[in-house]
Amino acid sequence: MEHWTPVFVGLGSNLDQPVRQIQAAFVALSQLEQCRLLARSPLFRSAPMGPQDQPWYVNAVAGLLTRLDPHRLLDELQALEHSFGRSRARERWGPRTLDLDLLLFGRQVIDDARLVIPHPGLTERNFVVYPLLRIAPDLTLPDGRRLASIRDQLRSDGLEEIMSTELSGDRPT
Ligand code: ROI
Repeated sequence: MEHWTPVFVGLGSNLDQPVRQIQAAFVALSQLEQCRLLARSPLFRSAPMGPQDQPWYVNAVAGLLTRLDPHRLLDELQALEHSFGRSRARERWGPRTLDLDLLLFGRQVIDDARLVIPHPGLTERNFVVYPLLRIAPDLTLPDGRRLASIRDQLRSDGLEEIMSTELSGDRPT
């Protein structure tokens, strides 16, 4: 079947050179089976949500087309997280080498034991909404709300754009 679904994935890291982790994660996402990476947002530095005694995060969002179903894609994303050497058992709200959150899967609404889509934190997290808008400025959520109006209700405290992905690879001397 030739059906491709547009999906968005949130990336976050606050350990072991987070900028490099996010850049490597974009490469890994571009190599996923049955997926095409279409867009990479700029990278943002963001203050930790949750416990403050952890480093700042680097966050970004990727836009892909996929032929996988939502749970298969989730399997792939979780396998990638593990391959990025998330060493210690993951504490809730604790620091992490790489976090990949499936934010949106087409216009589907999913709520089961493994997966809630749209991602429940999406509309409250400036470090998701701002990067997502950079690659999908006209995005509307499955309930019809425009992401741009959600951004207007959100403070941008603790969030700064650090790098445009066009320039984030090798640069000539
Ligand atoms: N805080 C920020 N700023 N960025 C994240 O990606 C992030 N991820 C998390 C928690 C611990 C909730 N805090 C975060 O999982």
